[in-house]
Parts: sequence; structure tokens; C-alpha cells
Amino acid sequence: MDSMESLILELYEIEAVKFGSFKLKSGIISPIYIDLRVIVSFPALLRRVADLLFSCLAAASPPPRFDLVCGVPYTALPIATVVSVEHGIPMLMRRKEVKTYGTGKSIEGVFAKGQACLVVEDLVTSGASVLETAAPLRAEGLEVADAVVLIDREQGGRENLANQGIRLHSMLRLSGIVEALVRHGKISEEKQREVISFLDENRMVKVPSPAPAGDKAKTRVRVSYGERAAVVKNPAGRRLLEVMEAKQSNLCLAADVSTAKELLAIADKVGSEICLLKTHVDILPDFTPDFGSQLRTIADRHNFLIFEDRKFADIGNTVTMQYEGGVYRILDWADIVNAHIIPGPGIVEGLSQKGLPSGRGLLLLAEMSSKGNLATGEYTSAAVRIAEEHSDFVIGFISVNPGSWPGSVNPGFIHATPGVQMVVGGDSLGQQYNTPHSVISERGSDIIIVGRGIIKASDPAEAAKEYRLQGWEAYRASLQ
Ligand code: S5P
Repeated sequence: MDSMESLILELYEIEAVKFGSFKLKSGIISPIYIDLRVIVSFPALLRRVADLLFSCLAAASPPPRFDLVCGVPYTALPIATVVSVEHGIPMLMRRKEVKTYGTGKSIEGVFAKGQACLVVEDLVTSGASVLETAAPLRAEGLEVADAVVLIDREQGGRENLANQGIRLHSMLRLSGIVEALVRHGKISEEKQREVISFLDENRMVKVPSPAPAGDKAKTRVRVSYGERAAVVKNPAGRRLLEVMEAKQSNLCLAADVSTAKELLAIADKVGSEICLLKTHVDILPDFTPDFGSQLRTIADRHNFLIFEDRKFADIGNTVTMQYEGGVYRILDWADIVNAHIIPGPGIVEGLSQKGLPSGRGLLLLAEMSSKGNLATGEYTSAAVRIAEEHSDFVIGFISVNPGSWPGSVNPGFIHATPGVQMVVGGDSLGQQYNTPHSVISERGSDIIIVGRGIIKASDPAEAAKEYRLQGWEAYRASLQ
């Protein structure tokens, strides 16, 4: 009997593999259940698992290159420890509860930026827990290109991880385990068919999102912008989160000034304080074709992204033309645009056709700040669904109170909230204002969009600084 088969039998004997009817973390009912926590009670088996994991890595072509190992807490920690000890490879540990203040670290252990770290996991279904560990490692500047797992449930984890640049090496696949157990008379062929048909029906389990809903938003531990950057596929979304982390700014300036000349001047003046600059180019009487490149130069100088608040709202075919054509040629210079979802998903598909190849990103208007607006309830949920179906291009939402949304929303999505001033209030045309603290800390948003609070201030640069500090402080407070 080969070593893998005897390992499978042993896992079955110690009831690490069980058959019956089990509700998984993802909510689906499975006829097979795997619980590898029990292997800590069998040291010889634990050592064998670690050895076999290592040899399965050596057999990969090309074999992965790594300087460090990091187990996904908690079940894989002892496995990673044995790999580390047996093969003399230093280990890192990821904290489950991240403290980003004081001396608290998300990763424990000694490492240098640019080193490669192998993630070790016991069981992969969707790949979510591997990604949760890879993200803070990547946020620390480590390379995570490979993960090794004892058992692959063959339910989309390999594909989900590949999408995030991680190659999954698995020692055993669920179908192989079942086959071996049938061969050794441990389970019936009927049971095998049941498991295989379950697998066929659940081939692509989505990465579940840990985001909370309702009241829980107030007590949740926020995941840092830097960590989230590591799990975002869209380059504009990823860059935005990285810029936020690097500049310690979650401030977007709504540059609603009267001329292009003024806009370029204020962009330069407040550029160091902001992560994003929002434009409405159709209000600028002196717009010229080189406006985009002039603004880009300023954006590059101060390291912020450009968001044209175009609020596309037409059918897919029309918006493709509006996006790249006309006098504004938005596609050429805006990293991010936004769209209403009123026409349905075709608008996102149309914009994506043009924007995605250029590395652009899209925000969907899921809520609005103005009094009596209709973007509520089911409409907001529909925006989330459309975003999830197009998460390669959609980077997040214009939202007002995302912490109150029902269900969970992918943590990679960025929430940007307009209607922000230092005091709660409104204007005479329905705009409603909340404070930076309320928007970021209580309502669970990520970015404050501030227009008149800065533009109309006697010293816009000073005002921008104050909004940045308040927005950042509210973010830091919600991390703890
Ligand atoms: O619901 C919304 C969506 C947007 S993008 N409410 C908004 O106010 N906005 C924009 O945010 C609006 O077009 C304006 O550019 C900015 C708010 O500006 P302020 O002067 O009221 O801060």
C-alpha cells in the first residue's frame, strides 16, 4: 500500500474523515466531513503529514521557492510547526485578531520584505482562509505565491487562489480519499457516488466574505486598508487602498470648482492630503483636451488617484461611447468612474469592456446622500449583487451607511461616502451631511468625499489637512 493510501486509512480510523450529513461553514450540507484538529493527538501521524506535505511540494513542477512558512490558524499551526522544525525553515505566525496600534503586529516572527512565504493549510474549500492569511503577509511586503494543503475539497479553492496569484499544492483530493476508502472496503460505492455528486453540484464555492451586517458593524474589527489591498484584483482598487495606507489618508476631494484652472490649482494645493480627487469635468467651461494629462501629472506628483464622477446611467452600448469618446475622453485620464445600476448589469459590462484593459475601476452608486433618494433597500442589494458578479472591474460603492447593509459584502470592495462636513446638516437642495467620524467609524465606510467643506473653506489646504486627520483618526479608532 502506498504512503498516501495508508495515510487516508489512518485519517479514517481516527475519525478525521467522517460520513453523514454535515453543515459546512459556507452553509451547504455535505455528506462528508473532515476535521483535522484531532491529529495533534497522534504525533507520529502529524510528523508523517508534515513529511508528505513537504514531499508533495518537492514533486511540483516547478517546485515552489520559499524562505518562510506560515500556517493558517489554528488547525494548520502544528502542521506548519513540524514542517518548520523538520526542515529547518523559519516560521511566521499570523495573529487572528489584528491590532494595528502600539506595538501590536499582525505577523509574528522575523522576516525581510521580498522574502517568499509558503502558506500551510489543512483543508481548502473556497480558499478563503488561505487568502485571509496571505493578505497580511503580502501587506508586510512578503511574496505569497504558493500554498500547500493536506486536503483539497475540490470546490473552487484552487481556482479562487489562482485568481489571486497563489498556486495550490494539495496532498490529497477529496475524490481520491473516497476512492481509496471504497477500495479498502471502508465505505460503499453508493456513498462514493453521493460524495461525488455532491462535489459536482458544489464545484465553485465562492470565497465567503466576513463583513458584518447591521449592529455588528459597530463592534467589528476593521481589516486594514493595506491588508485589503492584497486581496483586490482590480489594479485601480488595489492602488487606491495602497495609496490610502501609504499616505494615511481616506480623504477624497470633490473638486467642484468653477474652472479647470482652479481645479488644477486646488489639486496641487491639497494633493498631499488626499488619496483620491473627484471631478465633474462637465462643469468646467475652460476644459481643454490636455486637461486630463495636466491633472495626471499633478496626481502622479502627489500620489493620488483620479475619479471622474460621471454617474453613467445608460445602456451598455451607449456608455462605452460616452466613456472613451466626446471631448472629455474620460477613459484616457480617470482611474475610476462611477455608474448607476438602473439599466441593469449591461452598464457594468459595457464600461468594463473599455475600462478593464486599461486597468481602470468602477464604483457603483448603491446609496445616495440626498434627501428622498430612491437608492435604498432592494436597490442597494441589487448593486451589491452586480458588483459581486463583476468584481474584476467593480472596486466598490458610493454608499452612505454600508455598516447597516444586510448580509455580508466582499471586504475587497471600497466604500466611498459623500455628504461629509465637520458638522451634521444639509444644504437647501437636499444634500445631507455627516461627520468624518460618523461616516468612517459608525457607518463603516472607507473614504470620505468632501466638497464644499474644503472648497469653500477660507484655507482649503488647512481644511483638507483637518479632514484627513479626522478621517484617519476615525479609521484608526475602528481598527481597535
Ligand atoms: O449620493 C451622492 C453621490 C455623490 S458622488 N451624493 C453626492 O453628494 N455626491 C457627490 O459628492 C456630489 O456630486 C458632489 O460632487 C460631492 C459632495 O459635495 P459637497 O460639496 O456636498 O461635499
